[in-house]
Amino acid sequence: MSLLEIVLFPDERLRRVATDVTQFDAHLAQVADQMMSTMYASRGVGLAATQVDVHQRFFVADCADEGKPAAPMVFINPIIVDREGLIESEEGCLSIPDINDKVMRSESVTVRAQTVQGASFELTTGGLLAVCIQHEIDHLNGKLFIDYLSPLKQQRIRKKLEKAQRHRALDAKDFL
Ligand code: K2U
Ligand code: ZN
Repeated sequence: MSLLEIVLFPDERLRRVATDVTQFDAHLAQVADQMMSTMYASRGVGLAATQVDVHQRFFVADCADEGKPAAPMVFINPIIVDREGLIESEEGCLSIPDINDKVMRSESVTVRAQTVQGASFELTTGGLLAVCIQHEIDHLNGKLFIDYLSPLKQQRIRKKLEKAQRHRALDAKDFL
């Protein structure tokens, strides 16, 4: 299974707003499958299509606890139709390596979405999956968890990652 390349901050492609999925075909199922493999390989619990430079409204998730059976899920054209409570949790992002910080989210969400076959479903959940769903839908709207942090923190993160990006470029140059 080929793994997909994850777009890294501050790449402008992470800021694009994704468009609705209309073709529920074999290609869609294949991309979702490749995203799932990429998510597992990156030790993530979610991955949005935007993060692999596919600007359509879907994401994959598996928030099953370590040691528990896998619970892979695909959410296509997801919409949060209800939300309850507030919770603060430590977030990370596969597109913003080595940055973690606290973010406030709704504690429980009801999400309406479609399966890769196009069947509609509705799910009400709390816990890590609720946080993940909100984090991934933000990705589809070009939003990143660091957007909720203070301007000062955002500036520090940008400087840190631009430095890392320069080092990646230098390493690549040495390699060639
Ligand atoms: O979308 C992504 O970049 C993957 C995110 C999804 C996520 C972020 C915060 C909270 C829940 C899900 C993560 O990088 S996956 C890594 C991770 C694993 C366990 C808990 C939090 C984050
Ligand atoms: Zn993310």
